[in-house]
Amino acid sequence: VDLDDLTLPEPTPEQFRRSLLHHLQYTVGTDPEHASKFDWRMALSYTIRDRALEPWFDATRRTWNEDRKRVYYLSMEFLIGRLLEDATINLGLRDVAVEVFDRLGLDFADIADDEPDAALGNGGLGRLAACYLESMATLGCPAYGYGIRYEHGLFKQRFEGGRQVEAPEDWLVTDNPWSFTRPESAYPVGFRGEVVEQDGRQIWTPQLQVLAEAHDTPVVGYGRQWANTLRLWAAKPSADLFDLERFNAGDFTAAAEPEAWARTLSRVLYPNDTTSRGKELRLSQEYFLTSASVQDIVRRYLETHDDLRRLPEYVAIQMNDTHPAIAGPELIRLLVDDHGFGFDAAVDLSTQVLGYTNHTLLPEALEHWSVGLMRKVLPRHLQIIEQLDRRDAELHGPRPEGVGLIGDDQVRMGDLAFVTSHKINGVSALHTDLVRRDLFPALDSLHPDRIVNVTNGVTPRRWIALANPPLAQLLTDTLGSGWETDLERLKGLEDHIDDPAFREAFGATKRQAKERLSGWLADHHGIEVPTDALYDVQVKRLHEYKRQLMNILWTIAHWQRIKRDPGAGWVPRVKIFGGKAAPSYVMAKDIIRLINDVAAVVNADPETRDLLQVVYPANYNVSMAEKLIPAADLSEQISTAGMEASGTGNMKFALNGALTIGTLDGANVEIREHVGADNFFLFGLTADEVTARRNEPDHARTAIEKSQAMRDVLQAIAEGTFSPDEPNRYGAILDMIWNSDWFLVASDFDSYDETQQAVDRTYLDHERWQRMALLNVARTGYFSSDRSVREYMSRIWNITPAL
Ligand code: 26V
Repeated sequence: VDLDDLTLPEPTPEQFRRSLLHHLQYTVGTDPEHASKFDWRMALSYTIRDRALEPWFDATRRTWNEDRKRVYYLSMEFLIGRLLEDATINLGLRDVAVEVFDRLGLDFADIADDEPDAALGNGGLGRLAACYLESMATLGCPAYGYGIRYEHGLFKQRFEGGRQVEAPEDWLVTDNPWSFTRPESAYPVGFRGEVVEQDGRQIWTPQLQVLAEAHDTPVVGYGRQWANTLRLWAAKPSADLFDLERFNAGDFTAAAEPEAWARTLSRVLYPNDTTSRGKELRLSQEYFLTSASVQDIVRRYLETHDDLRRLPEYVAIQMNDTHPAIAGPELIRLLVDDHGFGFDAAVDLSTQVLGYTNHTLLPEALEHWSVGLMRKVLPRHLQIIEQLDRRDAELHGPRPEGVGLIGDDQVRMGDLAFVTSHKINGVSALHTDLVRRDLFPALDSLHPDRIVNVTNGVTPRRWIALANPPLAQLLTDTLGSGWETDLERLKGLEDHIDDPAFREAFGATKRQAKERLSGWLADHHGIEVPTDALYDVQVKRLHEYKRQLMNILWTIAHWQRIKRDPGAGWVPRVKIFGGKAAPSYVMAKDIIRLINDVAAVVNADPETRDLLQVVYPANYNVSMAEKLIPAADLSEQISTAGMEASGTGNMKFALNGALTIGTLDGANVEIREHVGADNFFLFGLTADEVTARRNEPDHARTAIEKSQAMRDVLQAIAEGTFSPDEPNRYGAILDMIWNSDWFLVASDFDSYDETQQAVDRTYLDHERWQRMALLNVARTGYFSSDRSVREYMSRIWNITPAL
């Protein structure tokens, strides 16, 4: 077949239109007179997808022909959001598409807005995986993302009486036009059963077996030079799972049980919840992803190579946190049990191939599985882990207390990931230091070159070009095109900072974003907000360490002050919150309810209405972020120092010209270094001071007693100002803050308060604020995920890009 015959030329508007109408008729099965928004979106998606196939095939062929090393990014989460507009931009088709829809009397943006988010992730870790996939495609780094095709992504959030209520998410109920099912690429994955020794070899006979079926989505890089594959596994019962004997005996329900169990594996994404700890299904999901992916990787390698000893020259596997950390034992198992390797050789080989990224130090998020559960679900892997542990003990002599892969009857997945990886990385400079010092001190001194830092980054295609078209246009007008793939060019904006007309144009981009947001809030949430106020935004998962509580307490203090002196020249503010709480996280849910209760009271207060509003649109997700972030003046990055590994929202806000109010935590530290201390609102204790403060008895009570503002706020809550029908509603929060306050809300409150007042003063000096905001955009090009991915390529993967 001459494939060149099939190649699509760069479309003129007329060709694009024909293609669109062709798909509307022949793929969607309708005509322009009857087409719904959904129909148009499908026709458009197929039209765009057609154009993705050429770079996709080209890249795949080139990688094969040139026998290139490939990266495999294993992640339980890919929080991609919508694909249509992103693909359209990366293929260079946005202008054509907008024009064609215009001429049809339709609005491209309105149609793109119909797409459901692919919410296959909880938050930072999953969104980072999505940014890295996009950057790898843009840079021409041959790569596969491997994940699970969850039938239900992260739950949907709504509020009832201010309380979070969860509902299942259903993105696959309507067709997914982006993915290609590959029934021929299906792998068996076994669970449970027994291991027996035969002629000195271990034979594992699983009791259950499911099939992992591949669903591939092309990931097109910017400039359509390259595309990679996101391969998501769906769990299917394997033919012998259906119990025919029971069926024939008339026990239909029992006969279908194993089949139902199989499908459960890719049914639903776990929210990052304490209740998921120790759950057999979660461990099984992790093994399902890992085993299918490792089998696929080895199969692909063996198609063109015969010597597995050279695997590290062609394969780099990156583990996104410890969730796929069973990859080490799995690869060792395949090498030893199926390919006749000795144990030590298999371990060496696996270690050269694997890398592990740590994303958190929070004790409750560090995975460990009980030895009993591991033995039940993955008996052969437990043997290998025990053997690894013995080998390590022999190699390195007696180990200090608490060191080792197994302890307290638990398999420690972080230690396992460490010893089976050649590189371990943290996600910001501060976090990497803490990973060395607090998480793996013993392993770090045994392997001093293993821990490296790769500071996170975000893709400027989605987070500027897609989310903020007016700013993108200004960047192109000022710097020429090219900033999209060379974000350090933003530095060039500094040359224009003394030009009042340019500052005015920059200010206009922010105003447009605020107008767009306020229109959306009015249309979709029935909330009216002024566009000339300071937009102060905190959007992220709810967690005590992120301190949404401190933010809402300060909001109360601010409201009380305005009421005491309404004429004091206040800066009008809109306080915007967004984010979900894990369903079983009671304190986080209490905080959500408090925010909503405060919003109800404050927004109804005629004395303060024009000066302060609190809004909390439900169901924060990637597409809501795309609307909120460009409109923000102030970015709240206020975690207790030492607890936020990096943050990536912080980067998106700065790149969109918001100023940060933040602690010295995660990547805030590096953002402040880049933008300059004068252009960042710093407050709060440092990580070391946090550790010291926690050891001071009664630190919370002491801090509260020193702070009049804090006492007034707590008293108002205690009196039921925000819950008049139930004054004691926030008893648990009050008790926590007076008596334990692990996250040091009280200790940091006054510092936060003073800094918020400095924010107000600065905002009143319009020119000064504009200059600071501009410098934030100009100096944060470093936080492009292209830079991060290049660092992974050179420091960890040892791979050179194909472009
Ligand atoms: C833990 C668990 C536990 C069991 C069930 C499901 C689940 C899902 C996720 C997690 C850990 C999440 C860790 C995480 O998201 N870390 C964030 O990673 C970002 C990217 O590196 C970073 O910017 C954030 O600071 C960090 O909190």
